[in-house]
Amino acid sequence: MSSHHTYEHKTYPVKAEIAQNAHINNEQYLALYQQSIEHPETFWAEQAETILDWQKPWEKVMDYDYTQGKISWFEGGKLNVSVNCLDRHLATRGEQMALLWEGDDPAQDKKMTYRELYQEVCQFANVLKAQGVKKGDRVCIYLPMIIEAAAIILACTRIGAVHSIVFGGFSAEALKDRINDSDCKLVVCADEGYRGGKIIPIKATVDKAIASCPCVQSVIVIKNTANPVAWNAERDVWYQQAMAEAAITCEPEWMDAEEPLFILYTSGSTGKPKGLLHTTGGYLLYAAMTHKYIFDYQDGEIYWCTADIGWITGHTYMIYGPLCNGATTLLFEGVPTYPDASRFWQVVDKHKVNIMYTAPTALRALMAQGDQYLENTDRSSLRVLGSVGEPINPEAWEWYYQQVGKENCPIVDTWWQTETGGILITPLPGATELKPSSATRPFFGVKPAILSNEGQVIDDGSEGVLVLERPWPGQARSIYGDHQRFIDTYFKSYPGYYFTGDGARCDERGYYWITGRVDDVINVSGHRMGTAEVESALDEHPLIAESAVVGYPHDIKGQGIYAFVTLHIGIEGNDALRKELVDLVRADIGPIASPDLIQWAQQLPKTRSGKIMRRILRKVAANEIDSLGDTSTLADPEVVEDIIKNRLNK
Ligand code: 6R9
Repeated sequence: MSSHHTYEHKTYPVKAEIAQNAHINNEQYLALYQQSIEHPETFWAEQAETILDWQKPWEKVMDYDYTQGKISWFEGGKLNVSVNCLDRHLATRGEQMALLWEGDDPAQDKKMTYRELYQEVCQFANVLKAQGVKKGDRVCIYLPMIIEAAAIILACTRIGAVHSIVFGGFSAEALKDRINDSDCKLVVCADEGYRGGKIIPIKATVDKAIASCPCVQSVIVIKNTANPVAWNAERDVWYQQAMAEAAITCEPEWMDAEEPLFILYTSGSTGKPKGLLHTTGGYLLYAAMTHKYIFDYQDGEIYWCTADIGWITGHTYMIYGPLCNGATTLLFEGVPTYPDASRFWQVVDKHKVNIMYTAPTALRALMAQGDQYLENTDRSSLRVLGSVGEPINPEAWEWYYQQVGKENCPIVDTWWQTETGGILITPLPGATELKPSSATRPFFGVKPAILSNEGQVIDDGSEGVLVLERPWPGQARSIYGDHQRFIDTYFKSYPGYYFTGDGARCDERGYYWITGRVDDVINVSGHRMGTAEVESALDEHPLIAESAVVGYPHDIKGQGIYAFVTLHIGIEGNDALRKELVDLVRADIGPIASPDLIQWAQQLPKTRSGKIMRRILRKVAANEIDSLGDTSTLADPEVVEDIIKNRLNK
């Protein structure tokens, strides 16, 4: 990111043949964007009619009041998500592949047509019903990346159950909190999963979690590795057995556009993770429309999003968007570097992938292994490349463009969040001249602004906070069980706007450059994490008096986790204690939250009013000790000297 400026003025114009064949060229983008901003209701009504099948038309296109955190789209309209993703495709593409699945083990793969997926969904919907799941009930999904995941998700939507998917890398403790927060009645899991050649326990983690989840009545377990697992006959049900007994048709539950579709937990700057609530009509419309235009998806193409179903990208761009558009979507169980760093490119060649969507952290990890891993693959099927999850540094962007795509594939650097439901700022392959590291321009209907801390609009190109002026259909509607927190987090600091938590600037041609979070959220390998969550895990250790966690620049992960820890008087820090702390964090949150560096600090730098000065700790962690900024409010300047002297990142 240091070489930011050397690439700043590099541009990659849209190639004529790409513009000609794409859904949207630049003139079309400009005209449609203008229309979407000037006449939003007409624009979105037209899109909703074209893209989705409705059982009953809506009464009102849009209504909102940001002061109350109230947002609604297509209220009164009725539809079913699984009908839009499956039933309506059967006549025209029933025998087309809906899913391709590539195992962790390169010898394993599976396929499923739209008709097969439809049947599996109906059957599993009947299994859920037989377990007493009704419209509006919450179902927790805790799964590795197996092909059944898609059917399970869509089966929830068939009967109007609200799914809450928890990333399979979260610990039992984290899983327990999420299940209890949304009061899930049922959990769907597997016996175990595979990842990078290793076996990952799943059912055992669920057993541990739900020992403290009185709300859970049953657990449906997919036999995956088929290794023996502990069994509670009163509560546990084998998926395969239940499916064999289930009827193969299931009438869809017609849902109001504003009824809940799913809950997904994400980290904020304070407190426990928030369960963002997404609803049915607007979310699905936004997922499908953005998928079609941003990846320029054309009928018959093979589309691959490498995300896990446990993250929003896996929801919107692996399942809902592609299936609603009748696409063939590839699910990958493995990791980029197993068996070796050629794996991604071998998968591309094997399945003739046309569109690939991945994260900068994966690209940096592969880039670091060397270009020889690209050489024995051809990748000529690739047409469009996407990036998501964190800012993509120019070096990784150039490598993706030059080496992976051989200069033939436009890169869409897509900025969005769990809260936004879908992509908000992004290039379009046939329309947007690219600048490495810029997410470029807003999608249709999206009106960003840059504000100063005081809330003044910044229009001179300098950096400020990124906000959005009005709702779009994919926006989250609430935090499950805590609407006040929704209002306080997103709509209080800059009245009249949705506050993203990101910093950004907008250049003279209207291109946005996202600069990273402005709050205490860090982004580690594209995983979003609250520093407060890591601190509260560390603080559980009896020898710890206090801790402060910050992010610092990390070559592969984007940000690493740096913990400053103060021990109780008389206690000496050592490597054994470091390991205990790492284990504690892994048990409380999961391996993704393990601190990279733990520094013992006599004291933490504080203001006279006792607030930890994180700004200073961030500078120390980044080894930017020449630019500590104003230290005049420090209660005790010697504390900082001690911290600088013992810093671990030099
Ligand atoms: C989709 C997703 C959201 C945060 C977001 C921002 C960062 C995501 C980005 C990006 C720069 C991009 N982020 N995409 N930063 N350029 N193209 O990642 O959702 O897990 O909720 O994270 O990720 O900081 O605020 P989520």
